[in-house]
Amino acid sequence: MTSFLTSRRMRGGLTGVAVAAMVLTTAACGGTTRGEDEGSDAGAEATASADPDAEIPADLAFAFLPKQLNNPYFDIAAEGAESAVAEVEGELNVTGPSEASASSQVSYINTLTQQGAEVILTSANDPNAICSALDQARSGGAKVVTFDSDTDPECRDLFISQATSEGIAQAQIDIMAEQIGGSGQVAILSATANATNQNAWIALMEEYAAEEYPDMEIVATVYGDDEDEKSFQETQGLLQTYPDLKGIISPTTVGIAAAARYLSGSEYKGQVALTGLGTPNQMREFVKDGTVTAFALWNPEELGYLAAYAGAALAAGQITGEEGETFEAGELGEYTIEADGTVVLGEPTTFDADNIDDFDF
Ligand code: RAM
Repeated sequence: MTSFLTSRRMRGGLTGVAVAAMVLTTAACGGTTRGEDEGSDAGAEATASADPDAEIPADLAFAFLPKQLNNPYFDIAAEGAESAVAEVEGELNVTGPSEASASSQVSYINTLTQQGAEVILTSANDPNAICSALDQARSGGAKVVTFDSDTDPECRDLFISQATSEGIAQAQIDIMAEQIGGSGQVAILSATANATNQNAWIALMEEYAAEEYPDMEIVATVYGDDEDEKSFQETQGLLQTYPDLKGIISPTTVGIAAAARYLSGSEYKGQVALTGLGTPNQMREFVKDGTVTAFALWNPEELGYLAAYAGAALAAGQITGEEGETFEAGELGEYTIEADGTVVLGEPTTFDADNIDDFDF
């Protein structure tokens, strides 16, 4: 499942809020009602039950709100969403902040609500900061699907998870342990301090490392805020502060690319191990030049595609978000909703010199 979407491209590029000018239709919510919305004060009555045969209404107004624009990872995910939205004959509005800060998405959600977005696909910079804005959107009839980085589950209808958090955490620790012989000082270069996804993975990485590799010591976690330059500087800072550092784990595509760039031009190249989550296209040169041996990720395009299909299924009333319901996600096939309204895309892939040229994203 790595190449099915590669030929598709965004119609107009993803370089700014200009894309937001794509016309949104008036909110009508396709005649559906919200399912059992336990704990949500979003306002709608819980009356609908799922109708798996319901038609996806044409012209649904989708919004894609990543943590930040101009992050290659989210640009790829947006391409996947664009493909799915085209398949269900909807309209897609890609919009968002340039910085991945905690509250930066709030005003974008408010605007989307005013414009009548019917399906909001978002990766949250913070588990709580956007909740009341999302509540308002849902009160107006919008379906909210988080993908990549969740909110509090009460603030959305579904979360599309790239893989299990345990699987993502363990893959990174296992790769690092293999490279440093299971022992020594390791630091984490994360994204923003509030990011739901990175914080979940870091907690699980710490737990798993303590159990499986007691001689591996995680000495620090620093935050590059998913900014290239800050991530680069934080890498430099780690190496200066911890002269015995054996490795850096960066569970963010922005962080790992910046750290690789720093290491590749420094005396630490090949001496300090680097792994984490990166896109093959950004990391290829650093695998080829010996800076990085292996790292992991899922296919962001498939993540965006699955999120959009989940939003369409919600808007159609095929699903309400309850555990056990199933829906069809186009070329990806059938998915089942798990506990806490979560849908899991699949397993992360590990990339190294042997397979990196098989991937193009
Ligand atoms: C960055 C973002 C995103 C994360 C990836 C791995 O692009 O922080 O949320 O899932 O890295």
